[in-house]
Amino acid sequence: MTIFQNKLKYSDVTPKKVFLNRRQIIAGTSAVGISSYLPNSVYADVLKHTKTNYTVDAEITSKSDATSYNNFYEFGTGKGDPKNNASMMQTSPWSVKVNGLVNNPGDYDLDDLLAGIDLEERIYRFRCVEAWSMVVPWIGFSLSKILDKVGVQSKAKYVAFQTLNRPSEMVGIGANPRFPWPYVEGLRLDEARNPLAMIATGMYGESLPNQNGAPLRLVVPWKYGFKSIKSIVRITLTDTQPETTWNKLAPQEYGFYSNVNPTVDHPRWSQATERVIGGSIFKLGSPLFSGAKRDTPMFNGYEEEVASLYSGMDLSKFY
Ligand SMILES: Nc1nc2c(c(=O)[nH]1)N[C@H]1C(S)=C(S)[C@@H](COP(=O)(O)O)O[C@H]1N2
Ligand SMILES: [Mo]
Repeated sequence: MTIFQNKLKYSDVTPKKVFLNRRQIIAGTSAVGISSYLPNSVYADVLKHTKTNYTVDAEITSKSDATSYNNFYEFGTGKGDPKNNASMMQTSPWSVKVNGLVNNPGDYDLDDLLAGIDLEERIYRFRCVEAWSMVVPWIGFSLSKILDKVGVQSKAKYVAFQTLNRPSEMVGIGANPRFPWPYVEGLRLDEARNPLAMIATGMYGESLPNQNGAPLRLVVPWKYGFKSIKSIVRITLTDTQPETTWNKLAPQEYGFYSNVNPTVDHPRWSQATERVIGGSIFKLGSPLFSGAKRDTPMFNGYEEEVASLYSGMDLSKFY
């Protein structure tokens, strides 16, 4: 199994106690083979993926927090609504329309779109514009792999994304008729081609739960969370900057770029610090102590990888 060739150990990024607990749990599960006793194999048998050196020096958010405290307005605006309501969404079959300035446009069945693309685990910081954060072990691949597959034409400058718009299965759509459905997002092509920009199909070693954007979503870890559009059904290559949902709703609060920037406050709150979801001040893991704060780093800690994309821009300004 390729997974043992990688240097990163899950135990490197997980508190030892949690790691041991998880190993004990797995050791007691007969469906999982003997390989589970080895470090680094915690998720190996669930999805075929390798580990990479994309990781962060921080405690991973618990799976239960990351799958129950969500923003997915198609299922309601409360943080618990997505988990409660998203099981209605049918994610199979799933097709993704790829159109615009591409050589191979079409309606791709998800399996065809993903065929031949290797999955890997990447542990990323995730920073919502609402000033909370998580650390999530995603499974997926660089968005550029899909761009290569569909053949981007030289005139293309942006990538636009659209979420499923199926009111019969998404109770938040009818409940919020003034919201400009479907949810749409976009990236500049060079941002989309940055290796950090990821399409996720899983998290915590399993397929994505519906509330986290099954069966495929974007993850752009240096931008505020709303850029990471869920349950994608359309990818369009275009030469003009696409509209984005939160920018349409409140352009003075949410820009097209929306790079994480602790020096530019939201008009209604500071972006200098963030509340770590499930993060305990005393690292005891008890919800009683949750809500630890940390300083938000520039580009959410990914400055080295992405700052050059914005070299002409004044980072003290709102974009
Ligand atoms: N289609 C869609 N995508 C979405 C949203 C949404 O409401 N609808 N919310 C965004 C916001 S604000 C955040 S913070 C993240 C939350 O992702 P998570 O629930 O997996 O943490 O999803 C983003 N993607
Ligand atoms: Mo968000």
